[in-house]
Amino acid sequence: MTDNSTRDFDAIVIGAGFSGLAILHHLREIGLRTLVVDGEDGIGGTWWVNRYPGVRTDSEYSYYSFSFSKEVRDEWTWTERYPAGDEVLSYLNFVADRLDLRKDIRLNTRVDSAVYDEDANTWTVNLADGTSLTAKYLVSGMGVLSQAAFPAIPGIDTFRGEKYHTAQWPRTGVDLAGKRVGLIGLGASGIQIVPVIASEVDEFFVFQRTPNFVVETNNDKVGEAEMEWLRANYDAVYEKAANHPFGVAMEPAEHSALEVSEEERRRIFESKWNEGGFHFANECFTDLATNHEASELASEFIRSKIREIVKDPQKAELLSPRTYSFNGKRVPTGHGYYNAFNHDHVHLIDTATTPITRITENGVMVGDTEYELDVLIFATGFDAMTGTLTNIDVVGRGGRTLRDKWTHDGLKSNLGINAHGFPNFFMSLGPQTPYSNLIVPIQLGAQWLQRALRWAEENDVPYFEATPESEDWWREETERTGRLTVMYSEGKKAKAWFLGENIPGKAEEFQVYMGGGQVYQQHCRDLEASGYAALLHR
Ligand code: N01
Repeated sequence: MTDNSTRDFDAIVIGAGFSGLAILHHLREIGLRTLVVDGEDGIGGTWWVNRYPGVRTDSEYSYYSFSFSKEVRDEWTWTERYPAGDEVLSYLNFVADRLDLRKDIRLNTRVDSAVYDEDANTWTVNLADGTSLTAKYLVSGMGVLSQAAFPAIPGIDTFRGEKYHTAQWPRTGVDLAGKRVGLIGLGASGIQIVPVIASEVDEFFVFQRTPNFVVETNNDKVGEAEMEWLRANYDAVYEKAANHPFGVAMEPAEHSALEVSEEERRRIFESKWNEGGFHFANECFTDLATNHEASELASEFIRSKIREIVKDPQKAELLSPRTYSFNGKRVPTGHGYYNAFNHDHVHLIDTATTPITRITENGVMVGDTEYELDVLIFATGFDAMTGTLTNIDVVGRGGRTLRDKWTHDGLKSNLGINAHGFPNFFMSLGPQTPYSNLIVPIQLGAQWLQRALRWAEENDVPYFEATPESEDWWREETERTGRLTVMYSEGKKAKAWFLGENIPGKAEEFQVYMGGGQVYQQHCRDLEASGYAALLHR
């Protein structure tokens, strides 16, 4: 066993969300002295900061939780099929308490930089308060969608009213009653906030650049009988999710949308629409994410639903995506989204035809029309996958930062876990990891890391580091599989975060692996079975 006693810790993990908690638990189990640091003043990561009205999971409770702790499984009770943000936060705090994790978590501890010292084979983590900590292993659990992005709209700083980003929502809440509220951004965050705000305010101006295909959820309460069933079947449910391309505990579809009759297709679309949420995206047909013709059939079905729900035909048409097809963007789930547009005080402003020209002191200017507002909300997303890792200085071999590497060499990693030039640096949900219900890759990743580091410690391996060949292979796989999906299309492209297209100046490359979560896990198992051959070690 390696002697790590000269360093403050064996492992430092940045981030106290789902990833940080799972990793802490698993590294502690193998005897590694592990510390989790987080800049926020509470546990929960993404769920700690995303407090906007309407925030909730879009995966169902049964597979949006860890399966590794029997105590947590037996003692925790979910109350909603799609748990609200507060409930997920309570769950994470429950996990932290039940597994006694808090004593190894330091909150209010922001990391400025992390620097690898080649001679000492040590990571020094420099903190915002001027102090530093050392460890052999550095693990990022900073999340994939954590670096909030404001749009580059002229005049954005001149607005004199209240201004909020959904991912930086004040913990005390915001009193919106009686106010004129504007919203820019209609991805999953904007779509969740719309119906809640619509019910609270007098005048609501929704500025829409690109409509989305929203699958309504039919949320419901979870009863004690359902929890009892889940407790008895946790492993099977988790296994199902782990074997599903998108990490959901659902049956894979069996047929192409193109091989059934129109009548049968409509019947299947209708029945899965009624089940709600990701059942529609995942259980209807095999090819809604990979075949443009099939995806267009689903698109037309959803457009027909929009026309059914939204009474004003003009609004219904505006809400219907035409520039890309279903699954072309990450599918958002709705909780009365389309219905919210039936209120007269909810105004849908098309900024695709007439763009926002600037933000003024008083509100938002669309063409020559100024919309006066008291509050302006940005649900404009994130510098996804890489944003948090490039926002701080992660300095590897030869003084090179991850930012520099990815900017100049393109996005490169081995399975999103390691990067060449950064020995003993590991990422939970690094770029090029699966596009999925993230609880699955988080848990399986923590368990993979536990086995890898136990092996390294037992075999006196000083460090793991991705080989350049493994990075080239994984970049190619990520691009190849991404291009097989309807997310990638030269003609009809949905500009979105998974291709880095939402951030000005970011290269267009797949930020996530689209080849299926179960395929990805097999690659991780193969790497382990090979004695970690694709990771350099002395
Ligand atoms: O961000 P987004 P998000 N002018 O990037 C618009 C996860 N998530 O926070 O499409 C005008 O999807 C932009 O418009 P357009 C989930 O993985 C999960 O909503 O570029 N508009 C778009 O409408 C999700 O995919 C949950 O034309 C501008 C919006 O801002 C990911 O987080 C809940 C603009 C950004 O959408 C990100 O979702 C919430 C501009 N200059 C989020 N710039 C769950 O349910 C941007 N926009 C668990």
